[in-house]
Amino acid sequence: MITEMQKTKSQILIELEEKYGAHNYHPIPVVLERGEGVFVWDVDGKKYYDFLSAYSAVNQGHCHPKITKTLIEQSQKLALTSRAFHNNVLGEYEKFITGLFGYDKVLPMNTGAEGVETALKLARKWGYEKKGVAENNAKIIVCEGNFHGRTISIISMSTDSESKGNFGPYTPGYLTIPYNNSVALAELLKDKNVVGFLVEPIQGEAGVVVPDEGYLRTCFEMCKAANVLFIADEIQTGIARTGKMLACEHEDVKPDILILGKALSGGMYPVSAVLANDEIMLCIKPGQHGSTYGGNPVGCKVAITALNVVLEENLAQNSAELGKLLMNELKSIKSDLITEVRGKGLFVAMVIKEKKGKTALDVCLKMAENGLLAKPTHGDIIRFAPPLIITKEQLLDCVSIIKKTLAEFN
Ligand code: IF1
Repeated sequence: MITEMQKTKSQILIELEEKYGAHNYHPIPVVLERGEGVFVWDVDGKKYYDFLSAYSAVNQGHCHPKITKTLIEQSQKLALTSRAFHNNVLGEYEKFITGLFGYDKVLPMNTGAEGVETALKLARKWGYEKKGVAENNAKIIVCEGNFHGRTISIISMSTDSESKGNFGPYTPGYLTIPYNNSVALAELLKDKNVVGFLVEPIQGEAGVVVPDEGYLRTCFEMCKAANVLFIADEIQTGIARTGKMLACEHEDVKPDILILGKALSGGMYPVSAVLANDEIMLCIKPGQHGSTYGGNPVGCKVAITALNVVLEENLAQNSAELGKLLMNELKSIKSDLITEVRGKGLFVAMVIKEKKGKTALDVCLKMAENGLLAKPTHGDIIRFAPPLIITKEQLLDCVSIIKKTLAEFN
């Protein structure tokens, strides 16, 4: 946060970005230089609780010593071979991650958007080669309010004009239905050209929108009956964020195609993965898909360690327990600024009512001053997603910062 005394240091760095960087973001004016566990420090030495966790990429906490060690060791040994050759880490990683999530195969990529693109390509190929859809006719059903990344094919299925506007022409082949509406899904599943249903188990960017209980299960069963692939984007909800390793586990759903990213590497390195069984995954043959960095030894080793940290430190359980505590504490706050608190595990949103022109952004700026970083979305929603290694004591400390901040608006 920019304090009067040391305004210049932060200001100079912000101005550098402003002058030389593309203007595709509007960050909160905090310049961070160090992180450890649940904390980050800015260039002026001010300490904050991180309640965003890099959009859930840092579930294991900042600079986790085991993950950092793995990154250093593997990068000193072998960093990148491309997939033109084998490397001695890829197979070990593939065995580990498929065993952990219960799939025959994994296809390694780097960013979340690439993982989603891979899943879309895989679903289309399966549609043509297994389901028997006529060439170029495959359709994929998506939900209103979705966020799956920034590529042209992905924004083509977005319903957000900001993500999409003036980036056309768009990729065809998508059908859009309202989120949390299985009746609308049933209607579109009658179309024999539909090959997949792509869904976030909880919509992140939309503002932590939690669907009704049973929604995912119902959709999954309907997809099964219609011979349509259920594709879960667990890039943000996965890896223990919602209180289970995968958010789909809350409803005993095992997606046909599972997409992971973000916390798969604990925020250390871009690693994403698409998991599926042979019947689907083997539709893609050599030469038909890939990536220079996908499956590189550093990413693979980092991901093994990052997943092991989640298991060893019982982060899913901690997320479930402390998530309940956080929700209860937030719900008990008496402030006419709060209109709703919702979420699952340590994936929580607080909806803020505009009061005397003060918005969720003003609340976030005040919270930053008080030592807690969160980011507003859609103008009126504040997302709370601390690293999952947070302790009860730290969480209660954060609750008092949130309470204090809201009181300042009364
Ligand atoms: C940004 C939002 C969060 C995702 C899901 C795929 C991706 C994401 C469910 C793509 C990425 C990000 C990207 C980040 C902001 C952030 C975000 F507000 F934009 F929507 F988290 F809520 N599927 N989410 O949430 O993954 O290619 O970025 O690795 O700055 O755009 P990616």
